[in-house]
Amino acid sequence: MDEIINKILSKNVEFDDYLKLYDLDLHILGEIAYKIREEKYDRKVFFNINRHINPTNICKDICKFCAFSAHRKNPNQYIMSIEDCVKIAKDSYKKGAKEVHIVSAHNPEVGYDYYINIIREIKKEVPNIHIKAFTAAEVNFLSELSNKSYEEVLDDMIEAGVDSMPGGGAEIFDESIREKICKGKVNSQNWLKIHKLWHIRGKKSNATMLFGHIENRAHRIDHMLRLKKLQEETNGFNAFIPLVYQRENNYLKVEKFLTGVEILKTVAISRIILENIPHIKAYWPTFTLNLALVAQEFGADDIDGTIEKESIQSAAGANSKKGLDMEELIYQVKDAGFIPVERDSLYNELKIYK
Ligand code: V47
Repeated sequence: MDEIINKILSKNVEFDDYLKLYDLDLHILGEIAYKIREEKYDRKVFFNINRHINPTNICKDICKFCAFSAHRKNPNQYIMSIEDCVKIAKDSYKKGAKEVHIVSAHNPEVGYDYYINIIREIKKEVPNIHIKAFTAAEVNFLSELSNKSYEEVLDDMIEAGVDSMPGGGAEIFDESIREKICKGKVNSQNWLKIHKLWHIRGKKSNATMLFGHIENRAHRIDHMLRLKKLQEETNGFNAFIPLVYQRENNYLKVEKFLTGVEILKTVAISRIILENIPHIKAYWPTFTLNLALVAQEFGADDIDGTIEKESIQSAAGANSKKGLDMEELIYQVKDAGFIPVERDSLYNELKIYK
């Protein structure tokens, strides 16, 4: 065990050394990860006041893990009007939201301009709200739909008012797993390329990893190492977000689900491997708020935000449909012995709740 820890701290680390981290006792692993977290942020837990908007759930792709997109198991198709999206952003801003997080399905019917004009109109009507929008999977879809290059799509997004990109669509980079769970959508190389192009434009983004389905530990390590490498080049990622797979209403046949221990080990290992990504987010809709708070002792420093209305993970069984009341969130963070810190989307501290 000491050998593994010394090797990790020596930075002369190989793939198998990272994989062996999973063999460590949870508390020892947690202690190493917590030390890194403590040095960066002490007992602070970051959150923001945000609103998710999912303009349409009609999707040309069929990701087997997805319960949000309209298909046989979810026959309720919808397309929101641009006016409705603007109204939600306006109302949320009035109620204190600092960020709208806009993610859609890949809907060819509505056209390229629908996606871009949602951003443009929100920026026009609510100029001070931060717009975090469009996963790399959507950028890839929009590029195919419009015959524009990734560069052109990203420039259109910036021109319309996107401030940062969310981390969705990464799933698991390993090509053999990707083929089984989300064949046809953006491939791993292009996911990373799109984020690189975004970072080159001076913009920030996040990176997710969907785990707890048919992948194994080695696939998770590989995923993290590919992100670490890009971060060394661009330094454009703000946060890494391990998303725990939710099992209901989708087409993935998974027999065994993750234990809390495996989830916490994965969080701790991500904090150790991705020391060059500033934040590790324990996204409460997939962790539950309770485990997201425990994860703060294992390397995470963020729990995302109030969200107001969550649609993607709740469609797959997460208990997160209505978001989270801010008072409750602050109370829970304090009760867990941490200091809640309201942040903006780029992690500037707005208010410390001592
Ligand atoms: O990429 C889909 C995931 C993601 C399921 O950047 C599922 O701050 C669990 O990207 N179980 C979209 N997860 C959400 C996303 C995100 C969320 C929170 C914060 C940020 C950020 C980004 O949702 C998809 C996919 O991996 N997802 N289905 C499911 N059954």
